[in-house]
Amino acid sequence: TTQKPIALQHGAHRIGRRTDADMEKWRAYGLGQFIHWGLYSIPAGEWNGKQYSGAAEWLKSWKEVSATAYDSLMYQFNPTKFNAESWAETAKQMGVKYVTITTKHHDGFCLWPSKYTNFTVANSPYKKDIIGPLVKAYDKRGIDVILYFSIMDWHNPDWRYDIKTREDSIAFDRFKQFTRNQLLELLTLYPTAKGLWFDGTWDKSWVKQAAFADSLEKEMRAMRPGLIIGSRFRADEYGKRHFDSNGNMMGDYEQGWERKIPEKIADVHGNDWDCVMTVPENQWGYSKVWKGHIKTTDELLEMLAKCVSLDGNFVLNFGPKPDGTLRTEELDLAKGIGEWMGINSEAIYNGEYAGLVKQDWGYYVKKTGTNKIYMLVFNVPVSGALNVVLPSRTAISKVYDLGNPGQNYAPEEIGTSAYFIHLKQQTFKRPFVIVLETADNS
Ligand code: JFZ
Repeated sequence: TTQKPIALQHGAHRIGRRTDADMEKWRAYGLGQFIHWGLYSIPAGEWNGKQYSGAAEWLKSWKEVSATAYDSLMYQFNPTKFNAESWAETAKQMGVKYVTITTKHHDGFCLWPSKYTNFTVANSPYKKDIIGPLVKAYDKRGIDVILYFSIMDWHNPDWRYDIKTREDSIAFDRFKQFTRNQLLELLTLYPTAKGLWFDGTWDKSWVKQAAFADSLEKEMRAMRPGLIIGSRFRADEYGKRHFDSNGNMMGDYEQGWERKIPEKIADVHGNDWDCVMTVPENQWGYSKVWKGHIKTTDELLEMLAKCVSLDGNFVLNFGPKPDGTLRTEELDLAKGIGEWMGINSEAIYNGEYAGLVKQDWGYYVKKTGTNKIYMLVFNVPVSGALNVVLPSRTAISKVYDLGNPGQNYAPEEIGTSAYFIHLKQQTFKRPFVIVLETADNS
């Protein structure tokens, strides 16, 4: 049944993917880095000797924490070991193509010297801008920067969770102007940033601002052609978020894949998307204690492979310490991922959904404009034979190991366009990539 679309003034601006060069570049990134840094890195999930069980960056919302005491953390923010170049170098070696950095999280503390509030780095003992040097250092290495910005702001007295009275509405009008000022300020100060990553947009107060948010989005896009904004910025006039009341995605890519990955291509509805992932279960800001399962390099690589095989990007979060350095666990993961990427990144950058039936050994990725299909292998069967089923009239002309291009395999044809790739061994220390070069056999 096809339902007639309803007329929307503040729904999706576009149906289908963007086709401009900025978005094509975003689509090709494959791997990204997220950075959550702010005042919350100082208590690191602990307050008066008690461990907060939620995400460290949400600590201010804990009933035991007084707002004044939390906001006074500004006077302790002094990351003397912060070196933007070294963060960017770690990211470069890891192989990331874009980074999303928290300019302001829910607590409202700004990592740039905003002139619209006193609650910024400028009034901390550190005094200096954090965002500028990061943008510069990442840009220098060809890594695109996206600015994370939380609409929800626990510090601004004009912020409301909902608008119930006339007073609320007057206060929230001021807050909307403050928000607009800060966003235009960020776009002005950091003209090379490629996009904005919005968060904290779920509260009723903001969901009711369809017209304001829509006009602000248009204003920002006019100011910065090519700007990339995900689906988590605004709601339509019926309060629908991410997808409007006609089911069309609002924004340039789907921003709902938070610590979860789609299972199959149908789940992403042909949209661009990325998955943002934490190393422990749910800690974005620096937390002294990492409870539960801590993901390993190879688990994260498998997530990366799965995302790319389903036309998405994979973004791994880092929560720097209050002194400005990265924790050892994260540095080790960056190194491990970077080592694998050094050999296999050809299968990640520009990688796309291959349109083949998924097999148990791992994930297929293809690259438009080439005759190559990449097999990202994570589970080797005891037989050592990898099953491959290609579309009819597709023949394999060459098979080799990406990490060892001299190592060729002779595929065994086991049926029409069905093959076994017999590996030379059954046990492997790390995931690896087999390249199939194909030829038209019709
Ligand atoms: C938000 C933040 O609250 C959190 O602190 C972190 O910054 C993260 C990246 O984003 O958390 C969310 C937002 C959306 C969902 C889940 C957690 N969601 O859509 O399921």
